[in-house]
Amino acid sequence: MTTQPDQATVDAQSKDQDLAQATVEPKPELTDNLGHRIGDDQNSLRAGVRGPTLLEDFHFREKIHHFDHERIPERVVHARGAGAHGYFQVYDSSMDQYTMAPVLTDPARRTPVFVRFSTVVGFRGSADTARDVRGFAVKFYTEEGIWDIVGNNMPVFFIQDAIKFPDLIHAAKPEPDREIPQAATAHDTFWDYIGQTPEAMHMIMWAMSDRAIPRAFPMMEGFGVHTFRLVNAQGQSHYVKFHWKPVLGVHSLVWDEAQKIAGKDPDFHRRGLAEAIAQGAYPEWEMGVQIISEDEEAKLDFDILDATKIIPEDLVPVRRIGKLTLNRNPDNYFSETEQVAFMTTNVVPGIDFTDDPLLQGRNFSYLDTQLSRLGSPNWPQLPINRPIAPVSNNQRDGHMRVTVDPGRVAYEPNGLQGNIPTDVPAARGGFVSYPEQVSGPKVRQRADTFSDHYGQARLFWNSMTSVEREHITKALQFELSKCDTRDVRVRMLGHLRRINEVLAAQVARELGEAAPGGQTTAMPSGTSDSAEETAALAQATSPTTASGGLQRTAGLSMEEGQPETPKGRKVAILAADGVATEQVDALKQALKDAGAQGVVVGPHLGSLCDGVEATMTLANTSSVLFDAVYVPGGAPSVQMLMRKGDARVFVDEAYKHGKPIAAVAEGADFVTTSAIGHMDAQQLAQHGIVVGQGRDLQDVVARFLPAIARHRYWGRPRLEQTPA
Ligand code: HDE
Repeated sequence: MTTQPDQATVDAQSKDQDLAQATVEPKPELTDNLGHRIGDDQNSLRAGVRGPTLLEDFHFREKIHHFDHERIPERVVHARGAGAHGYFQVYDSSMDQYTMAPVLTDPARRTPVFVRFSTVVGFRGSADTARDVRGFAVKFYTEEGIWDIVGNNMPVFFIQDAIKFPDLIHAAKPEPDREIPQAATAHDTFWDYIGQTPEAMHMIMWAMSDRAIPRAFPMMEGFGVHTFRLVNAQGQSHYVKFHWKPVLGVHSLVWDEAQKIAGKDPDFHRRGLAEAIAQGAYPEWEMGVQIISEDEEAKLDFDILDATKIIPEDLVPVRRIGKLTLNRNPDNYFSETEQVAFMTTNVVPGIDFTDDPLLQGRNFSYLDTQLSRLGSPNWPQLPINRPIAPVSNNQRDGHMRVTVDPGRVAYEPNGLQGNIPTDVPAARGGFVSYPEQVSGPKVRQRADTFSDHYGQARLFWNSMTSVEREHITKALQFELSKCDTRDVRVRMLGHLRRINEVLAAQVARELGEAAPGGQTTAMPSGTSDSAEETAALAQATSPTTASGGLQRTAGLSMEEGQPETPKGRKVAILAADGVATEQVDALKQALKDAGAQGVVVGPHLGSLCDGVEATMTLANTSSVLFDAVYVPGGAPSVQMLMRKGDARVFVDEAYKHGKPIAAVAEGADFVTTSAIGHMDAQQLAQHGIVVGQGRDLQDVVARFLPAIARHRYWGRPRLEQTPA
């Protein structure tokens, strides 16, 4: 174990080098933790071969002792997560007019980062695809010390004041009497609480949208949520909101898919992140900032200290200033991802806090929680948590102190050690809090400017496409229909009415309640989108308030303004023995060239014909784990698939979930016996389905790639009749 590196010149490699010093490779000889070589690790020491175990078996005791204490408390929220290493680099120095933090102004710097993504409600072993907010926590190992942006994949939060957080979380977690349901908000206590918390309504719109079921971590947006403060070298302050814009665009699962994945592959997001990095498809985000001056802030009709509000992008555009790249998987989940400790209070000179009461409360909470989880105030000495900047102070002792601090002096001021270490003036990089003027009576009271709870919920609703509205509606139908208590369900309808009448009416219909306001409603539609419901929602907008006069704004819809790229997509190639090799190879190669991946799914693993290997089987995978399906020809292959119900469900499910489908030669015969059989050529093209003869192979491949780039095709015909 080593102490902090004391050099000040660092780059993105430095944290890797620092971690490498703590990385222990396996050696041939087995020892205990104190270096004794072990003679027998399989038999405990006994008095006689059939006799009792002896207390003096120190090796057995040490092994079991360590095992008994292998767990630390999981995070009370965000317990389930996955992490990765990488670096951050700004594009240019233009931010120096706002901040003195070199991490945001020096384009020559590659600041090492560790990022942890998480769900909020589920326990450590829960499924990745639960409907939930995702944590998006970034630790920057800067030369000026650690800076953390402990954010989420949604830009607002449920509550305005941190004092409410324990109640919110108790309501969302499994109910305490029977500890069910796991990793789900679809139960009485959550909606009982929300129904009595109007300030949550904007966040509820986000949480019921498809943002809560991301396709992959690298396809999520990230947000710092609170308004922070930037301070420049002249001591001037500006307000800032931080954003992370994924280079792959924002994409989501559909709810039916998310639920099935929870069983088929509960590690779906964790696995996807690790695989992408291992394959060199490094996840990337651009950092965006919205900056406003104190004067501009005063003119807004909402309060930027209220974490239930966004600053609409149409009011203040997001400026992209740098890039975050994740390029290395952790070597050890526990040492890195489980022990990493984020804190909102980790800031560096040039970045400071605002008086957002949620942020202020968090600034207390994160330090506190580390002690309970990691067990000692020495947790910043753990390899993943220690900074690359030099550390020197008079703190001593405590459980598991790692550094050896020499000398007699552990106090300041001192004469025996020339009074070092000592304070650093601001001019030489010492952190000085922004001297904000504060005054006022001590009160337990919220500002009037925090009182609009519906205006931005309506802005969000208005900014959605009709399909996105349909998915929000269906999410609310699902969640509330799982509440046992009628009062809980009905109370929520009152709130929904204040957001949008048609939305409320559609949800009421699923719940068996009369449509509020006498709205006409469409029949709820089970697990698929309903054309009738989507049409009813298409025109349903509401007047906004607290939104800077905007009725809708860019940046909220996941359907609009997203980059279309096949990168990161995973395509199932459905095949059996005797598949046409060239038809598999052509697509696989094209996908590889485009940064996507083709995986052959067969009735068994291994060779299907010359050169085609199945790496997954119909039994061990499922359509929901892929973005698209391709069925190549080869008569024997397709004949076998025709006899397999699993293969039919594979295609039908892809159809139902709006995924691109392609087929060539005999493969085309297979897919036309599925849900798509009724479509004519024009409908096929319009709905992302590409079929062709064997001679059309190159054409099919060329048309399939842009179809994959679009990801989903909503509004396909006969969805409700498709049994998948
Ligand atoms: Fe957290 N939150 N939080 N939170 N939070 C924790 O800290 C807390 C809030 C967020 O990957 C805990 O180390 C309070 C908002 C993330 O390790 C704890 C309040 C946002 C993570 C805690 C909030 C977040 C946490 C649990 C109310 C988005 C996971 C373990 C004001 C901006 C970080 C831990 C990781 C974790 C407290 C609200 C994001 C208990 C009191 C708002 C991403 O300290």
